[in-house]
Amino acid sequence: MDLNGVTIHPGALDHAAQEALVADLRDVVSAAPLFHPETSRGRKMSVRMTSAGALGWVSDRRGYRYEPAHPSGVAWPPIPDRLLALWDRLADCATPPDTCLINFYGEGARMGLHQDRDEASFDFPVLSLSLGDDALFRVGGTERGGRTKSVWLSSGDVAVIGGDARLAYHGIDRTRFGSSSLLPQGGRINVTLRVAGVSAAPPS
Ligand code: MD3
Ligand code: FE
Repeated sequence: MDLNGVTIHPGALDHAAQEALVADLRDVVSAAPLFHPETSRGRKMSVRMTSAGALGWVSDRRGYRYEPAHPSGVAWPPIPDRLLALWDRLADCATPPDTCLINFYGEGARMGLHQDRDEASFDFPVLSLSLGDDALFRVGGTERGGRTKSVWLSSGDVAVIGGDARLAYHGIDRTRFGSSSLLPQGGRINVTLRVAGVSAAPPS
């Protein structure tokens, strides 16, 4: 299924695989707790985040960037093997991801339309996995203000973003809090795997 160049694999993970990944992510979050990133204007984002891998995404008044440590100073935990296997299965990319961003959407959390451009190269794909509550995902083109398309993502769906879509504007308009029972307290987790620190793709 293709949405403005984003390939969506509905139901890529069965319930058992989703449960196993949630357990892996609980370990990551115990080592590197979720935090509310701050925008450059000093506003707190409604989504809470943390990362795994050699690099992790941070945001504060100094701007958006990848760093080798959590804001607490601890190194980010390693990317869980099950996620590296998912990249090998679906990303169609020989370079392994060096960062795994974990977004947690509690009740009312959303993410405005934005581009992902903090990585050293845009030649690598991004793989996104949805877990828990349904979310209304919107994707447009590479210019702000262009036409957009929307689709509901549910638990176990994977999206792979590459090629021209890599710099597309995208966001999460809303979630249906409590629509899934995967997380006992409700909420949605989105995991993105990326190659953030490598400055060019190897010749293909
Ligand atoms: C389209 N996350 O972490 S994932 C993000 O569901 C982010 O939490 C959203 O946007 C979420 O940056 C959407 C799907 C996604 C991820 C990266 C993209 C779509 C994308 C990059 C370019 C175009
Ligand atoms: Fe994004």
